[in-house]
Amino acid sequence: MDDSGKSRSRGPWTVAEARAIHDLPLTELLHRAQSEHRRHHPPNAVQLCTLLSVKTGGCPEDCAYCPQSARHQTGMEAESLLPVDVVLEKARLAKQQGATRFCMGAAWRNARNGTQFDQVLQMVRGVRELGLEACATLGMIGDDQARQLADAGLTAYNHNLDTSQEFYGEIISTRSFQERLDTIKRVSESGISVCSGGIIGMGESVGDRLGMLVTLANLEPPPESVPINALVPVPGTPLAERPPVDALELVRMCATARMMIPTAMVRLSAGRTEMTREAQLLCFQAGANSIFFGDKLLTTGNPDTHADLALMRDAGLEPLVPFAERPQSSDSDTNDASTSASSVQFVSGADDSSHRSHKVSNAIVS
Ligand code: SAM
Ligand code: DTB
Ligand code: SF4
Repeated sequence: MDDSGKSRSRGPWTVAEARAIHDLPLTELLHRAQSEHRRHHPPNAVQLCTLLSVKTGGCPEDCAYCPQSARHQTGMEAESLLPVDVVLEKARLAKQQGATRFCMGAAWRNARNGTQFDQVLQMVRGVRELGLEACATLGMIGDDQARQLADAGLTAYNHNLDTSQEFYGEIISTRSFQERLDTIKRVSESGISVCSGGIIGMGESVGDRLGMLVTLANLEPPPESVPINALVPVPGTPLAERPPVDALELVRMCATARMMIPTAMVRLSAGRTEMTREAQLLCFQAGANSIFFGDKLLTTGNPDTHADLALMRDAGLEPLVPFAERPQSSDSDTNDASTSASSVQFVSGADDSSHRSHKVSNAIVS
């Protein structure tokens, strides 16, 4: 681990190094993670991403955590792909509420070429035309599909490793960890940002959690965003009876991800409905700087937008501006806020901020 205050430039991360960070006394871990956070990100800005399931249920994969697998009896009906105009209306609403990234999820093992993929490309173009970052998570994709998504303007592709290579087979039997890495490589080579993280609370060991972070941190380049999900135990899935994740375990995961992948957006993802406001703030203190924003994740609940906006207001946090408007270098300093959004009021970032952030107007908090 590099304690010098500079970005790490040595060889690949090891699980032992990750463990030395993860197991620090919590106040020390929080201190180090927040210090690392401030070297790369504005201290008080949180990215708001809204999720929409554009194709729900009926998935042929057997991911043990997932309510959308056709192999589990969750009572979920398989639906067809949503029409483009319905998706774009949801994206417009998300923007009005203050989101800057819109992420579209499909319950597919892999994206297939044809009308449906063309519709997804239209969704991506439409979301970008609204001035939002566009993210998609469609399962495995090929080189040509990655290129088409890049050409349509896709900002990021979400493809989670979910857990360590060693534990992967306990959770999913219908695809391999290597297939996950192969898709991530294609995405990265197409020029689309990689969003990849995982889930805690599935029965994995701390070593498995850290093994996953080591794989992510050693990717070249490392992911642009790292979602940290707490398992949402859904009745009918094989993991329905897993005990709830202790919030402090999420705090440690966020902090360790922040220390190991300092440039990434660390997204506090599924599981926030079970967390207190204080526990969520500890995750922000640990370096989490992104959340899913909207009353629903893909098929399960998420905190009410008003509650999230109130939390941000009470804590003095501000939404982060879209990727395209952010300086690419963490060292640059451009606080000349000039872009406006329909329901948000832009203000200059804090003095020590390298990114611009905007304040949510009272109108949408009330
Ligand atoms: N089918 C695509 C795939 O698997 O990549 C995209 C959609 S899939 C639902 C996206 C991610 O949602 C999964 O990789 C997993 O991390 C997360 N997820 C699904 N069910 C979850 C649950 N019950 N709790 C927490 N995270 C979950
Ligand atoms: C991610 O890491 N978490 C999101 C998003 N990427 C696609 C999905 C969470 C899904 C939680 C269960 C559900 O709502 O179906
Ligand atoms: Fe399908 Fe994705 Fe759910 Fe796995 S996580 S069952 S691939 S929708």
